[in-house]
Amino acid sequence: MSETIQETKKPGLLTGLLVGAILTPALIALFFLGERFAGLPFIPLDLFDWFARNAPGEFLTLGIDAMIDILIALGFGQDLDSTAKMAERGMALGMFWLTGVLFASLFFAAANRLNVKNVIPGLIGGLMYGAPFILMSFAVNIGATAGDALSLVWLVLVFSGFGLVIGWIYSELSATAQPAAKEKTAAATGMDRRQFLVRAGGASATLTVVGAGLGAMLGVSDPDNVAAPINTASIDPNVLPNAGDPVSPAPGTRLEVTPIRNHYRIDTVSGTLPSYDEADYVLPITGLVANEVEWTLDDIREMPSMTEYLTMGCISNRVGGSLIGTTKWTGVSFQHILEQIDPDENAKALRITGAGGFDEYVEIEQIREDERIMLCYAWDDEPLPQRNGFPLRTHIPNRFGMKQPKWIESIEVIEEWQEGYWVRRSWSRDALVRATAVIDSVSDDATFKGDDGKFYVPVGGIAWAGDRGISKVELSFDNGEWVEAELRAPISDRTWVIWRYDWEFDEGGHTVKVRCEEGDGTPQIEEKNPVRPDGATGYNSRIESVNMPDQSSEADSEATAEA
Ligand SMILES: Nc1nc2c(c(=O)[nH]1)N[C@H]1C(S)=C(S)[C@@H](COP(=O)(O)O)O[C@H]1N2
Ligand SMILES: [Mo]
Repeated sequence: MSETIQETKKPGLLTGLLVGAILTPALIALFFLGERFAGLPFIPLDLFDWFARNAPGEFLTLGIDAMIDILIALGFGQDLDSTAKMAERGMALGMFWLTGVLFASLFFAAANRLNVKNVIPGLIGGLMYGAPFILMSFAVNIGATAGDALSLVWLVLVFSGFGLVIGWIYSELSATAQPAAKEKTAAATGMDRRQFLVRAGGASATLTVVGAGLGAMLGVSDPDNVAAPINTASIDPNVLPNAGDPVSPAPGTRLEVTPIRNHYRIDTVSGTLPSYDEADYVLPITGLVANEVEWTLDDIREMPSMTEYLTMGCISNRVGGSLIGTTKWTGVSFQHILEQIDPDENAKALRITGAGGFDEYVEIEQIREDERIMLCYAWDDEPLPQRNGFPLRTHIPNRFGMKQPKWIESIEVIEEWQEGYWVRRSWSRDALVRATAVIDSVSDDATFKGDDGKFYVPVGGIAWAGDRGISKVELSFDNGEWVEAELRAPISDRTWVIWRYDWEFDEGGHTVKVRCEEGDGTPQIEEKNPVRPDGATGYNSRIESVNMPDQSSEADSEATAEA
């Protein structure tokens, strides 16, 4: 009889939801600490990685795009590279948090029905909740540097501990429901519960803050968070092939060679960076070949090498975005590699596999036609930075970065070309780079009085169309007629071109728009297209206010936008 009263007072789905919402951040903080202290798996990112690999591509990209838009709107969007990473991390945490909320509410609902009285079901529930994540983490198996056995023990402990706590909270809350049989104290019971929840929330918040704080302190030693893992010096412009070109970049234009520490980074790796031992690393090339090989890094470095300045861009770079860079690449031509391995008659393609299960395919035919396709081991004369693919990565001229595996682990010669990692996720099959022109600077602090007594402001930026080259860059001010900019000779026929235009200006706010033509006169695509699936198109534009040089510089307003 009193049982029915208790029934109605026992916590259910909604209370579980609240408990899950409050406690899951502490669970995340624990994983974070484990990762930072001992290289244990960080489950939220494993979950995200697993989704990135197994869910239809659009699902995550849409989410990431939306997050990026939000971050930009909130003013965090200065650097799209890190914005994209932030968006990914935010999504990973959000996704995992939701699973915790779901687990706790389902557990409370079930416990309520089954009239659970002790904490054992919590333990079992926690293990059931954790099992899929443990499987995912092992399937993804990229972030963790700790051993498998240790990781397994840790994950089982943490998930069962989480379940225990949820189970314990459930039994505490349903216990507070029981003395409430003295009906008069129903309100007091409510208070008890509330107090209890507040206390649980406080404990969880403390754990979360302490965990995140400690983890962040340790994070300083995470190579991914260090601006300059290797080679912080930027290249001396005087040694570049185009040194002495009469067109000097407008002040504020990006460096012609991207300092490596500033180079963008995009990959599917969300936790600790893949790491390989310089001395132990071997590259196996197997499959349909006369000579299977296992090369050490020294073997590869002793082969005939080629060096070229190259611009690489990411297909998810927005017009004017930061996912593009120019670096000096050194490596071995894949033509040389073919000579060494001697592919069979029926061999058609190479499967190049990089860390994180990232695979891309290159047709042997294409290699035979293009000696520039490179197995690369150095950037700016130094071994590749860990974040940019140490020890080996590929370069294929005229293709976006998605075609060029980093952290190469193996190469297999196979009978048929296949769709690579991002192609299977509905990105462009060929990923040919699209012509782009970007305004880097309307140099308000470098305005000058010309010999003609008029006032000019230098405007500068880059244009790039892969190996198709750039023959013309034009600007339009305040939607006026197009005028032609000066082009600086590019460092190589595969790097971006730096352009400059000294504009005779009136004081005040102006809109500046840029467009380019490829080497053969093909105009840049004006129509705005999103990055997905073939890479962004559209003109870059910028609104900027320009003041006379002799005036003390007032606070000026700046804004960038895609045209
Ligand atoms: N193993 C691996 N290689 C990869 C990727 C990846 O996710 N995993 N991403 C590709 C993409 S989409 C780009 S744009 C380039 C980026 O190279 P970077 O990070 O050195 O700039 O790496 C490519 N190679
Ligand atoms: Mo990319």
